[in-house]
Amino acid sequence: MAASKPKTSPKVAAEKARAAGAIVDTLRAFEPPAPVQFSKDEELRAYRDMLLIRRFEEKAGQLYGMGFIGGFCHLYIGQEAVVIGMQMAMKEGDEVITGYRDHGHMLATGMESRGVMAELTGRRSGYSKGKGGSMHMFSKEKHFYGGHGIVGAQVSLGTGLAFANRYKGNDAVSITYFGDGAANQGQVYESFNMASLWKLPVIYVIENNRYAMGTAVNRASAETNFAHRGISFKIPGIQVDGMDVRAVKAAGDMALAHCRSGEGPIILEMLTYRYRGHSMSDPAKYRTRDEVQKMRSESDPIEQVRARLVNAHAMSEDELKTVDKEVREIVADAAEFAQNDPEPDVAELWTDIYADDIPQAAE
Ligand SMILES: Cc1ncc(C[n+]2csc(CCOP(=O)(O)OP(=O)(O)O)c2C)c(N)n1
Ligand SMILES: [Mg+2]
Repeated sequence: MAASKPKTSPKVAAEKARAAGAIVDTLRAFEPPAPVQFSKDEELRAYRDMLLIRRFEEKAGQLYGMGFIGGFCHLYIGQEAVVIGMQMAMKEGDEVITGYRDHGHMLATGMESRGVMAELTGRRSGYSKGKGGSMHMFSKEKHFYGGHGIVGAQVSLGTGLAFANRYKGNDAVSITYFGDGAANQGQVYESFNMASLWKLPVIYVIENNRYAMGTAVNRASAETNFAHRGISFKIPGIQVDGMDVRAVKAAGDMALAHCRSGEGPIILEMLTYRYRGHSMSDPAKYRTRDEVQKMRSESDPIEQVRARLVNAHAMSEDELKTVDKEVREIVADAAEFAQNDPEPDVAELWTDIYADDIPQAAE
């Protein structure tokens, strides 16, 4: 007897199964929250903090061009609303870990401009005593765990931070940032599995800036909706307008509440854009000037807040100029400091190699 022909194609069957599946329902329950309205104080804080990152990065770019900064340097210009919106939602004790595009994350946690800039110029007052540079800075005090040059490596480390918090029984959350390119790394999914299985308090913030070095997202990723990357692991995810600091704050509030209530991990895909090249040595020939210009003129995160301050909060140009001036002074002071601070002593070559103080796990 001839085998009967299947009535539906595998593709249609898969689609039907997916439509009926509980996981899809789980995802549906995570509709992005509406952007919160900010008070004047919140708008001002967002404006100042994002502007500090923008001006700091512009200065870092200049110092690089002048030869004061060596090695790698990846600027965060364009993506400021992501870290500032998240920081506005976080509370003391929450932890941050990210990749190499990390200066904005450091400043957002409250690390000092002088210490970050001096590390970029390889000087002794830098956060790693001038021995780490752009990609390798840390601050235990500000709960900032780096700064990692291996794409995706911070995802397993950030999951480990969440495991430690769970183990210690505190309510801190690990905010683990990575890019669209990093989202294709194998260790990301090993981490997702463990985080979901053990309900670890971690927010995976995927900063989708549309490119991984010179490769556009749709050329490198089979699934370009990164909020759905946790489906196989029952991790909910939402897409967020990462150019609107209020949308980021609202998503951050919701994700932090989710983690603190013991529900386990969550993914926030931030739709964002980097204005500069991948690093200082990238002429960015893989995209048009018009594309960059359109983002800058229509979606700039800082301009959005500035417009609201003027139109909704009646802030005058003079008042805004005072904030701009204050930020410029902080950055100028940091740059001056970072050019004049001495280089580390040669003896520092032999320090900070082994840990002196190794925490022991409880019996
Ligand atoms: C394991 C590993 N593979 C490759 C590289 C080289 N590399 C550095 S950055 C990068 C692109 C990552 O892009 P994405 O995750 O989107 O972050 P973005 O630079 O856009 O912030 C690559 C492939 C690396 N550093 N580590
Ligand atoms: Mg990217």
